[in-house]
Amino acid sequence: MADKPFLPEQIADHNARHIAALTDEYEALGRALGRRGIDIDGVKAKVSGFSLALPTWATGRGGTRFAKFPIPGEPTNIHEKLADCAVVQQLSRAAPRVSLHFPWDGASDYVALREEAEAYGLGFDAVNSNTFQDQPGAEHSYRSGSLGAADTAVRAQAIRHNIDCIEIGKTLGSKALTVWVGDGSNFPGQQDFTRALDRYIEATSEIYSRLPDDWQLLLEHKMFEPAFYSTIISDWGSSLMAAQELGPKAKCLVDLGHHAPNVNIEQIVARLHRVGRLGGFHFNDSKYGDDDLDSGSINPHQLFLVFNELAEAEARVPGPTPAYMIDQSHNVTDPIESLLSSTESIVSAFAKAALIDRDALHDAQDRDDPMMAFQALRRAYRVDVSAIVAMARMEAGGAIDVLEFYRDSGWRARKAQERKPVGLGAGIV
Ligand code: AOS
Ligand code: ZN
Ligand code: ZN
Repeated sequence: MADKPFLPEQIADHNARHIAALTDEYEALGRALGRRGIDIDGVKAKVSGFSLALPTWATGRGGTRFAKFPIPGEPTNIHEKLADCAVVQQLSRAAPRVSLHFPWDGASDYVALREEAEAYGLGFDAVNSNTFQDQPGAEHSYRSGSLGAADTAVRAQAIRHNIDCIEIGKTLGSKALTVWVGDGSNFPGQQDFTRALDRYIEATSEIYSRLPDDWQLLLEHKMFEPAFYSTIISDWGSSLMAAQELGPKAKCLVDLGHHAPNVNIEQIVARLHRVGRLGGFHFNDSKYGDDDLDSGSINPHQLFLVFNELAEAEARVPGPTPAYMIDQSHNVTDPIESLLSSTESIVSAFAKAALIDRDALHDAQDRDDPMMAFQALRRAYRVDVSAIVAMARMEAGGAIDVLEFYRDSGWRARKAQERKPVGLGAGIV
């Protein structure tokens, strides 16, 4: 049975060194917010209720099309990946679920894997299928597509793989299957847009029919890459079209890096929520394309605006929270540090959105006062919510300064002694 990465006393010792400063900052912020009629403890309670899922594939060093530069001590199998996710969860207390990707995360005994995760305090989020790569021993190649391929045998193999993922997910306690396919074309004329989409929807409906009643099918769109002329589920319109044809358990998943530059993603969020089809998120950040950079590192304001729409939608039509997941590729950092820092960015954006005076915002909107409407958002965005996030984390048993604790712990150096080295090689994840 796996032990949690750190002893509670280690975290308590760390927190004892920081609690006086944190309390001082929390109380000062509480007074400032109180003057605006905001109860800081109420905001902290909302923050405590927020959680997201970690992707196993982000626990190892990612790479680019050109190279991957591994670090000593990175995980080489699902057990080691779970251990690293447990580090992020134990310190941040905001990432209690893990999203597995198959066949990358294959294990011999999924009942045992579930128990292993439970011992770490982790559960399982959506399972992800992989029909964008050929696997050793596979009968058919996905070189010309998978669920939308013209070849019936290829489609059948892709369907089978997705059904296998559902079966594994049932054992793990997952409640969703995320499907992202790279299917598309590189040349005008290479593929008939309509027939390709028809094939994709028909194949996906077979997967849908195997979904347990309390599951969701999350369809992830992406504008381009690996196909560079057309992609079968390229945008939220195609994704919504497919979800609506499949049925109520099919929802759209928004990966923040999967849109044309400057697209108004927060508006897409509002639109999808309006029709009850906003199923999940892949959080990351981007400058040029699907860069999979750390959340909040490039455009933290966009992240805030996304959470503003979610808070607005939730206030209007309360419903199930979308599946929040990180999807990042850590090419130049220790992945655990990136996951800790990104979790903090995402929770902070959520906390800032919780500070928005919605009555003031709606009032300004209704009076057609753009400046005051903008200021309603700006007043919340300007607040440094670090003390709220750290206090919520500490009260849940996490560390006040997650990065300081992690660095002092020597986790990676220890794992470098214990784990076998990973190979070189290309590695977009
Ligand atoms: C690909 O660009 C997508 O973001 C998917 O979510 C993908 O499955 C994931 O990034 C793992 O490679
Ligand atoms: Zn993604
Ligand atoms: Zn992506």
